[in-house]
Amino acid sequence: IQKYPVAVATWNFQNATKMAGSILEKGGSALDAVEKGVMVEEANLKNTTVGDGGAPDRDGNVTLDACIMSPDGNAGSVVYLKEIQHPVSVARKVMEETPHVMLAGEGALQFAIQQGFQKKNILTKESEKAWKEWLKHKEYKPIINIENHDTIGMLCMDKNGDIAGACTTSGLSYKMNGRVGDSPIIGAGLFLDNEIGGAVGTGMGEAIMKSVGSFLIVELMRQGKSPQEACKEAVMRTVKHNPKYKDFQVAYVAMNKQGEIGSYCIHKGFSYAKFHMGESTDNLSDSYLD
Ligand code: SD4
Repeated sequence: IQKYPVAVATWNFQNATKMAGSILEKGGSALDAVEKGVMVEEANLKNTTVGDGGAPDRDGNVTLDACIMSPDGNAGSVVYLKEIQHPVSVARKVMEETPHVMLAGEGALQFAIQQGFQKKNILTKESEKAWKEWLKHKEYKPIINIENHDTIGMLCMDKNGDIAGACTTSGLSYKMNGRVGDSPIIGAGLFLDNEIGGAVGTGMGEAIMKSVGSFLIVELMRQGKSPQEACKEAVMRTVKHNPKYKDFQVAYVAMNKQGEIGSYCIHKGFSYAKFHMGESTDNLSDSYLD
């Protein structure tokens, strides 16, 4: 069986996995494929939890988190980045053009501008209107499974069998000003080891960070677990240690070096997009709760 090239992403983001897949099929690198793939959702104004059009924090600021990892183990990340449409591309520049892994806030924005990125108002009229509606009650609770409208984490394996990953988000809607989630944290929202495989997470970032979920999954695969078993064990850590697990979602997708894919989540309803051998599919994840 030909296992690769293959692209997988959190949620039913098939436009993104198709974009990545088309790059991989032409012989492009996994790194280019994950970047260009997640950029589809960053530019999608209808997606209110990624990039342009993302929901703001409680004070009306849209602040973006993103990271990227390449097969050689290098990584780059941006947190609390404002006014930039494609944070993943800034993260890639951090990885390739600086001695650092993570840049935050004003410094990240300055760096982006130096690198030629254009400032842009990324708060759409629709997101602003929804925020103003929210301000009337200011009720803060996670909304489980906002299907098709969520953080995108992507893993790709190219024709050489090399794995890269990316993760990008505007974070939880109406979060506190300054809040950073799991998505730009290497090991939490994304991790990979090109000898073993990779993992990406979505859902309540605080729970993913507390269990260093994506790193955990890769290490479990290293010990011989399948991607599916590893994702399940990572979700069960959260279920075991967080008594409020029924109130939020945590979901993971993982891929091993053989191109096998697994996924697991707390609440039924999470699915992942996959592009493999010209075929694009939406796949419902196994879950702890129905
Ligand atoms: C965060 N994990 O900022 C992201 C949000 C997310 O589904 O994945 N929403 O916590």
